[in-house]
Amino acid sequence: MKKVYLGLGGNVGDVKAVLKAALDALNAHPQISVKKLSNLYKTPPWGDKNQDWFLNACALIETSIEPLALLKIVKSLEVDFKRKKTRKWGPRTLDIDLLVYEDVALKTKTLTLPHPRISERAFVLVPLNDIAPNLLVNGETVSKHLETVDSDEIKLIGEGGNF
Ligand code: PH2
Ligand code: MG
Ligand code: MG
Repeated sequence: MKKVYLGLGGNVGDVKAVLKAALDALNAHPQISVKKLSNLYKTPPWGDKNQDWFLNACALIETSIEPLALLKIVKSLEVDFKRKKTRKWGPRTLDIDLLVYEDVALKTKTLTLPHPRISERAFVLVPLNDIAPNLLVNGETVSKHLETVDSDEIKLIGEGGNF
């Protein structure tokens, strides 16, 4: 089984319910088991400021599914939850990103592992630090990366994966 860290987020509709349903759907997959859930956070929009705040969380899953096949599964979940993606870094119902897949380094048209922007995104680092402070990303731990970003505005809204 491979350990995979996922980033989950959204800022359109009942995001909390959608995140919970998406995690349940992942866990229901015969080859995916959700092992850890971060706290749930409200986060200021990154990249494109002109949109609502997001809810964000991270999860650790275990799976035997290879990276590109797993990407297909999470993208189809986004479709199931009627994701409407309007523009790059813009509003969305549900976004699931593969952050870290074991120690796999990969660069294809559709997937780069580890996710290339983890170290600059407080909305990823804060929840990831809940479940994997010592995880190495590009040679540095998540907790160290977290010290280098501004996370002041991020609000804790649900504890212990209790969405
Ligand atoms: N996702 C984006 C762009 N900006 N900002 C926050 N706070 N949270 C997100 O999940 C997010 C974002 C593109 O995936
Ligand atoms: Mg994303
Ligand atoms: Mg995405």
